[in-house]
Amino acid sequence: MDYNSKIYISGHRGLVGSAIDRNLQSKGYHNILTRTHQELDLTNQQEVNKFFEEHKPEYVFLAAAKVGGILANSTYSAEFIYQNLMIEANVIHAAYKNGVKKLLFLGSSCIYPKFAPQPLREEYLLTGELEETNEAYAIAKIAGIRLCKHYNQQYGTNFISVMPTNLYGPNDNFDLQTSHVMPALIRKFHEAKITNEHQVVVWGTGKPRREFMHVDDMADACVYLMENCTADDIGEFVNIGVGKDLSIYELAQLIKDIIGYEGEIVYDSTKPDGTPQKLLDVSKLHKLGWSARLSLSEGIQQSYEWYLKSR
Ligand code: GFB
Repeated sequence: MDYNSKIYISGHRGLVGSAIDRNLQSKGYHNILTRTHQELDLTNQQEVNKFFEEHKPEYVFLAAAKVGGILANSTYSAEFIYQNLMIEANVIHAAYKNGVKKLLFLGSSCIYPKFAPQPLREEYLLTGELEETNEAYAIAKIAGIRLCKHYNQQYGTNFISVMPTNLYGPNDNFDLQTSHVMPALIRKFHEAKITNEHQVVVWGTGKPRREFMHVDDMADACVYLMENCTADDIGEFVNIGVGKDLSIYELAQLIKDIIGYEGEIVYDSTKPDGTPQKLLDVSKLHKLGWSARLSLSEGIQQSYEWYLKSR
């Protein structure tokens, strides 16, 4: 990839796509191609083919996806599986047909079996049952990984797949019904602080453990891999994470302290916990030459500031 390369970022308004866009621009890449959902429906094969034939991107970041937190995943499971399968199949096939030099596909750490040993190593893929709250999304993401693998195998393409841990940061979704835990808790604690609420409700038991990475680190890892590593270097896919997790209980305490909320935290165990633990083994990523930089408390502070400005 050089600074003049034509680079298509799908999903450039989302959490990950917008961070990749910022990262590329800050490094001097200036031939970046983007389309909003209104301009290009990625679930429509004809539109995707036409776009690739007309614009011939050389590099593709496939960050577009239907995403959401635990409740959105289980409520809209048909939309999650259908839209993600269509987006991946259309973009990956069009990239192959139009001679894209390299494509990066974004998966998710929810592809791993619910009770896989921790930390999650890449080879644990498809070794057990998936977590039911996000099975539809996970199946679609596994299909995307295997699409890349088989296109590389049969057609000699250079399509790489990455599995990020739970991400957060600017352009996150702060809607309390459909968001992930991090933006939900930032919003809940902030609103409780300014309205002097006595309690904040946190879903589930607080016991599940999650690993969180700031999306600017994630974007930096993606750009690093696009610049420096081939599909042969990476193998089927590589985990992207920080290698440390904490319980939702500990996360809630941390966010509460950063925001300066003084009330009580209560747990709503009628809401699902999801997978008991999701901690990625990041030794492969480290061997490829990249490690995360931002600490969790710095990242939460930045995210909180972004939320305050964007309201
Ligand atoms: O972030 P989250 O929705 O997704 O939830 P997953 C993580 C944990 O936080 C669960 C708890 O145990 C939730 O019950 N939690 C506590 C909350 N309070 C809240 C709250 O107010 N909102 C939310 N959303 N959770 C998703 C998958 O799983 O992770 C996706 O469903 C994707 O497919 C994503 O892979 C990264 O980590 O459980």
